[in-house]
Amino acid sequence: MASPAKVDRPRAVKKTPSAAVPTFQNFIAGRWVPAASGATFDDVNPADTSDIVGRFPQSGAAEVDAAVRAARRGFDQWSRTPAPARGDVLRRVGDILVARKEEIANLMTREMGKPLTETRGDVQEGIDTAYYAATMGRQLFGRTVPSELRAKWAMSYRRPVGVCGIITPFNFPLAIPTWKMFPALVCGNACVFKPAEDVPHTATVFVEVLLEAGLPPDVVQLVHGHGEVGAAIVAHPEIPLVSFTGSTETGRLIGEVCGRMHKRLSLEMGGKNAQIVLDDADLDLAVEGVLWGAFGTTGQRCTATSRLVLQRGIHDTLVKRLVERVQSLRLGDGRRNGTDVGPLIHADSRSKVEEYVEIGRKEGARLVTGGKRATGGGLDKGFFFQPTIFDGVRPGSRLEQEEIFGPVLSVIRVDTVDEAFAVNNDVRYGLSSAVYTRDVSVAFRALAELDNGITYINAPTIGAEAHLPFGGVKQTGNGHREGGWEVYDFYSETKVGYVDYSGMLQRAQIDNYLGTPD
Ligand code: UN1
Repeated sequence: MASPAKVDRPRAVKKTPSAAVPTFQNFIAGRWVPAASGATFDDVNPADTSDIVGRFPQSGAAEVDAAVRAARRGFDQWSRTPAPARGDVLRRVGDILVARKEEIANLMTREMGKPLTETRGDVQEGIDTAYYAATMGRQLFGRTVPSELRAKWAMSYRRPVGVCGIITPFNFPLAIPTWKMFPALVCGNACVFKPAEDVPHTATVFVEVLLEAGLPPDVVQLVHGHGEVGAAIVAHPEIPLVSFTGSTETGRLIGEVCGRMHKRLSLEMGGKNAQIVLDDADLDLAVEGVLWGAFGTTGQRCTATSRLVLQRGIHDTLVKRLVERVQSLRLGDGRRNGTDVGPLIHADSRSKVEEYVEIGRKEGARLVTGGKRATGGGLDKGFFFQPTIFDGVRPGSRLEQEEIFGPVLSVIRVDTVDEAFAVNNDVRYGLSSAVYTRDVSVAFRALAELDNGITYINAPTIGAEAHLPFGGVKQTGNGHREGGWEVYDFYSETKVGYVDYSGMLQRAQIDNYLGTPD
């Protein structure tokens, strides 16, 4: 795959002279095309709803069908391309992302709101994933093991799966698609990619980058739209593998369909992650950790800290210090220097946050800061919400149990380490947890006893690194991991080969090295 693909890249965007808002397209069968119906939806800047980023095709089952047909052709070609050559394309993708990092971070902040520092990090996570994937092209190991028979070889190796359905959320518009698509591609699969309708611009640029790096055009298909597109992907008989990141509710529906159709499915879903701070902790560190974990990305991460479990001895001091710091967080347009917290993604997510503030009040939790829409200084133009903390939250209450996906932190007071661990584990989710302590024994107990896919010691619940497995237990996932080495198992099928060069029939389990008994 030495030469860049010959595709007309700039036509991802079609300039319509009559309107200032650019119109973008799907990428299907090697061409940038509108939806069959011509319908579009708007991509709106959540920090200023008068700013329309672009119009994107409102697609459905027909576009998915066309995409799958093309992807089948792409799969035939790409699956026969040597894996190291596939890895080389990914290395070039990494290089282009490095060169375009600032541009992509800017457009990402404009369409989904998180501050530039964070969108730069999002692109960096894609870069890290690309370079890791590039080296995996030379490391898709199988095993050669001794056969129980003479003059016979036994080995396992990997084959690609086919056309992969990739359905991604708004909160990591570049990183999460790269987590899924880079390993899928290195393993030799083709992808039909449906990004969240809130972040179609980043997705479009991402596909442009893949093509610029030399990915054969049929290997990737981009289909914009809402739930109908995702549903059509999940139910398509020629898509044997689906990877989804999003809500537990949607994941369940996807799981039902994939179960009936015997599809391979990876789910990354909700979280209700806790930071535990024990009496012996470094409190400065703990305050910094929870500020970043709870209010970074406006609380819209699966890994966000939404519960703060405090041991009695430090409870009052920590809450006081935290509230002071939270009140000085600067809300605003993420592209402005000095912004700490951006808006929520859309009106519905802000209504959901408001609903949970109400639930918290009714459940008798004490609102210590925030709780309202943020207004003034231009904030009325977007979906801003004050960073919010409830204290005295009761374990088992809805506020404590349910995922909010917004800047709302619930503080729970406990007496002992055992109690803290029990609170951490007593939710239906299990993505990440954090424990702040100076006691090495407690730290190792936490690693062993907390029911999460990831546990941090003296670091916040967010910030997983691209080269380690990422995922959660219980209703956060379905047993798979993204990132690191494990994800390559998901995107490849293990096959076993036996080569018998003895020239005679050798019967396994019968004519073995012990000799035939009779
Ligand atoms: C997510 O919120 O779905 O660990 C992913 C983190 C990031 C990824 C979050 N690296 O917070």
